[in-house]
Amino acid sequence: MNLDLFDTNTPRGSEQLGPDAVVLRGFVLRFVDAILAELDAVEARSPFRHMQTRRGFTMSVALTNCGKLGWISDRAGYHYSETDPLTGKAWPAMPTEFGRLARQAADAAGFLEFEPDACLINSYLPGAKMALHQDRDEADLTQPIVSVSLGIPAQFLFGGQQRSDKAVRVPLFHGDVVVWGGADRMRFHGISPLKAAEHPRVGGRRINLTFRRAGD
Ligand code: MD3
Ligand code: FE
Repeated sequence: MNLDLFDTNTPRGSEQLGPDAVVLRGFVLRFVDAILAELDAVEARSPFRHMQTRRGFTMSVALTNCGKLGWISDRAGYHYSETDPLTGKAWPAMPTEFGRLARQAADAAGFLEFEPDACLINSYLPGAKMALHQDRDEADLTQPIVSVSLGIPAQFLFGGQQRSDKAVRVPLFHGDVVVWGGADRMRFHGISPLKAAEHPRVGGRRINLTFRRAGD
C-alpha cells in the first residue's frame, strides 16, 4: 500500500498533449515503492554522472542507465552502448517492476507490446535543465517512449516538429507518466531550470526514467 499524504495533491486522470502523446497523472504511484527500491540497486552499480557534450560542455543533468543498452555522450557524439563507460561493465539489467510499469503505461496509451531494451535515468538538482532537442538516436523511430517523473516538479517544454515552433509548458509531478509515439515522437522537447523544492520520498531532486526501444 502506498499511503503517501504528499501524493493526495497529485491530479489523476489523463491529458492528451498531442495526437499520440498522453500524460497519465499519478500512474506510477501504485509502483512507487518497488520502483524506488529498484532505482537504488541500479544507482549502486552504475552511479549517476555528468556527461560531457561533444563540444566539451558538462551537462547539468546527471544520468545513468539500465537495460541492454544505455544512452551516452562522448567524443563520438550521442549514442547507445552495451557498456557503462564508468565501470567498463554491462549496464544493470532492466529491473522487473521497471519493465512492468513501462509495458502497462504503453498499453494504457494504446501502444501494445512495447518491449524496451533501454532505460535512461536523468537526475535533476535545482537549476538543472534540458535544452530543446529531439530524440533520434534510437534505431526504430516508430517505437514510443515512456517517461516517468519522480520527486520534485518540473516544467516540461513541449515544442513542435521544428526547433523554432512555440513550446507549451506542461507541469510534471511525482508519479506522472507520459507516453509519446507516432506523430509526436519527433517533437522538440526540454525541461525548464528546476526550482528548489523538497519531496518527502525522493528529496530535493527530480528523477526521470525514459523507457526506449533503442536497438533493432
Ligand atoms: C517527447 N528527458 O532524456 S522526458 C530525454 O524529463 C528527455 O528528463 C526529459 O527529454 C526529462 O531525452 C523529458 C519526456 C520526453 C522524453 C522523450 C521524448 C518527451 C519526449 C521523445 C519525443 C517527444
Ligand atoms: Fe528527450
